Amino acid sequence: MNRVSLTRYLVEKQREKGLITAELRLLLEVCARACKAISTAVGKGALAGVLGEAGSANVQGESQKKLDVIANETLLEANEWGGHLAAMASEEMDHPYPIPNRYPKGGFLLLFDPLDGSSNIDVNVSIGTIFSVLRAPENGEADEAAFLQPGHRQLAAGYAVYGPSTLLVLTVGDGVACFTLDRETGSWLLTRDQIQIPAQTREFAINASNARHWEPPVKRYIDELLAGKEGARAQDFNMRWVASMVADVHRIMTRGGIFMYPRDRREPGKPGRLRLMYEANPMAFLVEQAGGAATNGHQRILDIVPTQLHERVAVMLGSREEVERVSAYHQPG
Ligand code: AFP
Repeated sequence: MNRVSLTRYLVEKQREKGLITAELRLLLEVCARACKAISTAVGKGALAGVLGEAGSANVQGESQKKLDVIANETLLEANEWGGHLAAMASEEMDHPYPIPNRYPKGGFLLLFDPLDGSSNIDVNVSIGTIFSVLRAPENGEADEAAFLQPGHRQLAAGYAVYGPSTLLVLTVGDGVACFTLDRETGSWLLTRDQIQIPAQTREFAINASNARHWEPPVKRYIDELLAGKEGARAQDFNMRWVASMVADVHRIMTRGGIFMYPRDRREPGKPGRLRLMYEANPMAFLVEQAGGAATNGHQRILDIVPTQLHERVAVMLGSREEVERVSAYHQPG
């Protein structure tokens, strides 16, 4: 069976529906090629000397793994020359990366978490890359302010999962498609299209070791799930926690579920652990395009107006009925 390639999928989105421009198609193909290169580096692991600490820290003050730095450099080098971007922003860089003057600038902004799940690298658990595309301001400005757009303005979003197989899950606003990397030919081949997340689920994902720090609505919601048949929900639930957001979200894309990283009292000044611009927003766009929902407990994640590039946010996303329930528990009264 001749599977549809990523290139054909994007050409058809451009030609049939005018959904994307040739420039955006080029950007997405370049990102996909960079993810292929990252997948190769991840796959070599210890054999390529890419495991372990880089000996540096990122803007979040977190120690960087060698692969964090490699993945970040791979995305920068792949995208800086193409003429489709005004600038890039990354979890691994304090400030936006302007396109060097030796290259033409384009109409898009690219944001990414180059390697999500770093704490899983050295223990060979699935990790991934998350990316988001925004339109650059008409005036060509590409400073931090240019990036501070609410998530509903995204033109495209996607993630790659470096797992038993390497997958690319992508939306350009017309549903969610999944491509599997054929390592023999180097092609991304369409293996699922118009993905739909089941509205109901019996599976939840949260780091339960933080339970004593949760706010009451989250505590109530999780306690009800743990009470199972004997409790208010009158049914049993299952729990999964990979600690790589891309892997947990992909499971939800595949069979439903709810993923939660709520704010907690460990750092009351922080609205959450995950980053809005290049983790929560792209995942929220994908989840909504697949019929799910994504909230910070109080509002739709895609409606949050960012105030800083690396701001954090509480995240509850996945099967719509569960996200709506936990949101309802956050409402006063
Ligand atoms: P790392 O990239 O530092 O491993 O963090 C991964 C992550 O941002 C997200 O992918 C996980 O869902 C979450 O953090 C795991 O956090 P905990 O380690 O606190 O469970």
